[in-house]
Amino acid sequence: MINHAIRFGAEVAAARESGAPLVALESTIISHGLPRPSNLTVAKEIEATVRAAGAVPATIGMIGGEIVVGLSDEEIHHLAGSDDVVKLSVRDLAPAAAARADGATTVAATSAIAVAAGIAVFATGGLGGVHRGAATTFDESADLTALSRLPITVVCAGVKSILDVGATLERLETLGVSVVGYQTRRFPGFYLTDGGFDLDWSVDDPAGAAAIVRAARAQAVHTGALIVANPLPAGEQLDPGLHDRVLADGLAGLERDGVTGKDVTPFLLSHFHAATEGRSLDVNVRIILRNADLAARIAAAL
Ligand code: PSU
Ligand code: MN
Repeated sequence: MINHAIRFGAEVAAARESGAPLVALESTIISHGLPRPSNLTVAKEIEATVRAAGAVPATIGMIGGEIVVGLSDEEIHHLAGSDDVVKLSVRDLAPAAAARADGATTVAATSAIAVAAGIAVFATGGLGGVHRGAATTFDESADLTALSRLPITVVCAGVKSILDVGATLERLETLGVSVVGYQTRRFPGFYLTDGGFDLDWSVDDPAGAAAIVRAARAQAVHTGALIVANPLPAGEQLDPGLHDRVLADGLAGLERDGVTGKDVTPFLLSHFHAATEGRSLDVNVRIILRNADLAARIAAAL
């Protein structure tokens, strides 16, 4: 497959040649999800975690209008530190390319690019989903509709607890996205181990997840994504009482400051990091690293 609009980093290009397992990684968590300067350290740690677990990391983003699969250290450094990095969903990719923009890709855009690049497994923190109040704002992440049509396995800790988790699960059902818990039948709530809802399916190990991917390929019936929902151990979650208080303040802040659209998620995440004095940041990082490790082991099992 030759796609001249996608440039591959050297390590990723070599992995494609040799057939080594690859794990796609998004860049929006680096540019918009985590505060500087720790975002850069974390980006490196995510890649190191994937390597340690036996796969090759492919961090995806846009540099000067070009889609890059396997950003170099310098490119990640740039996306982590520049104020001119645009948050790119799928619909933004072509306009941003024509404008020669530097951009960070969301779950939706990263998944779409990963599939175009032949990468089967993707690790992130938490998916976007249905926002609270979506009945009137219609604010639902394009992550959901993207995953409805993309054959990719996404390892995440459920959806961010800042969202309407129940409504998001309903939409995932409607959109035909497979959801399995990793060693659990409860849907995780990102900062929280338990997001409050049951799941129909679970797997015990990476081989179990790989078996689902192989079955989907063999059947060639279902064309959407598989979400592997990997909860934090209860001892590592954010204190639920603290979580609920900070969330209530954050939601009030949205209203007060008139924050809407694509700024909502970054606003709430940075509110959490400030209001918990970094505790939510530590939890967020743990989530991403655990998901990177699991995604690499699933990719290797495939
Ligand atoms: N999960 C995190 N941090 C993030 C995001 C997810 O832990 O920053 C990002 C992802 O890139 C996701 C995006 O795709 O937020 C969703 O944004 P929106 O709600 O505007 O679609
Ligand atoms: Mn939105």
